[in-house]
Amino acid sequence: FFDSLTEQKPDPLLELIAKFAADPRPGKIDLGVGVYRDETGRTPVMKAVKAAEHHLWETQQSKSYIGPEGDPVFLRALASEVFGERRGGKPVAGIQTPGGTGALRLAAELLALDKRRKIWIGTPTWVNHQAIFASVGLEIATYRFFDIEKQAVLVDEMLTTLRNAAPGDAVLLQTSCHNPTGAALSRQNWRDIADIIAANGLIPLFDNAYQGLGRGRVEDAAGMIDVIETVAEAMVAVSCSKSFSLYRERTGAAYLFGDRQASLSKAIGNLASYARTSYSMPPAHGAAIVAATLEDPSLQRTWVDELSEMRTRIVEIRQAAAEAFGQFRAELTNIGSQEGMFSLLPICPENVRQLRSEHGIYMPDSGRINVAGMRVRDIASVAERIGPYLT
Ligand code: PLP
Ligand code: TYF
Repeated sequence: FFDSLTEQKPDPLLELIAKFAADPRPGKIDLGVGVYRDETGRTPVMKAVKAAEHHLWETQQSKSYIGPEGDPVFLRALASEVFGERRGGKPVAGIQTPGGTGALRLAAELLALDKRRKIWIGTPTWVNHQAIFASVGLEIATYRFFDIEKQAVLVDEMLTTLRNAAPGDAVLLQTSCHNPTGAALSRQNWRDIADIIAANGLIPLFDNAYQGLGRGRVEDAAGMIDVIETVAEAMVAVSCSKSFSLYRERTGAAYLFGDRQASLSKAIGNLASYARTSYSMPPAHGAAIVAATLEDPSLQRTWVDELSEMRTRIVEIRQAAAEAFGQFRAELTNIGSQEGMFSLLPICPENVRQLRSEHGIYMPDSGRINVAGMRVRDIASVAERIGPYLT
């Protein structure tokens, strides 16, 4: 039986990790997988996280089961952090999940219950998005979100697509720090999106994986909150992987917004039943860390400061990169106004591979770069090496 199976392609981003590790050249540079790196190239455990872990070690009394919905303290604390005071003025309910991916998968299962429903996805997007929705049999419809040559969002195409979507369709939206383009929507764009979604009876599903790494913790969520306030129902997949540097702890949550708490409870019950038949219950450790951090004012301040430090470094890199890459293509000065870790370079897969073999600079074939993979002092020389390969 095993031998009769079809060979599966590995995730190109995760594959790149192994290729980079196997490269013996000392000057190699990893602009591949989307993890934050500091100026020394490391992805450290945050101080607040270490302190929270220490506190848990001292105080945790039991590791007995907690149930498919996860930790209610974590869910409340994370909701306050992510949605703030405004909260869309709506009832909300949540379920803890294994990372943002787990939340997307549960949301996908729920959306796929109505076989007439499509999900609209702007391209390019995170490599895993289409695969997640396809795996539950949801019909995927795409529209062009970003023009790589112009380094600009195709707002009109996006709005026209949403206007023409059928009522009941879902639309996937990245809350901030768009993966893979870094492209940011203006507040007016978000209000237009909110109005169209509400008028057309669409269901927005937010993928919120980078809150706090763009403009600020509150600023990064503003557009999403505009939409939540305007529409009847909304879904949000939150990842704590980047914002708490908890990647391998698999920490996240799915939140639902609607008009009635009773219908939200029913929907969460449905999500919990999917959880029960796949992983049963979410891993507890990362969520306990997030809860302990957010619930303790002093730890919370430490975490906010560390997150700001990460954001400040990213902004600094972007400014230097805008100047350095802008010398090769004027449009690439937009790297400076883009946000989060990613930008998408105009480069063909063949040149990406040459860059890898000749200069030891690693990025996926798509030409996406993780700007946090560069040290500020190296940016000019990295750009010099990449520049000639741009299309
Ligand atoms: N959504 C986007 C846009 C991402 O870039 C990632 C990256 O990891 C995820 C979701 C998944 O996050 P997690 O590791 O929490 O599953
Ligand atoms: O896009 C990225 O690089 C991050 C990390 O299957 C990642 O989101 C990439 C692929 C994947 C899981 C995480």
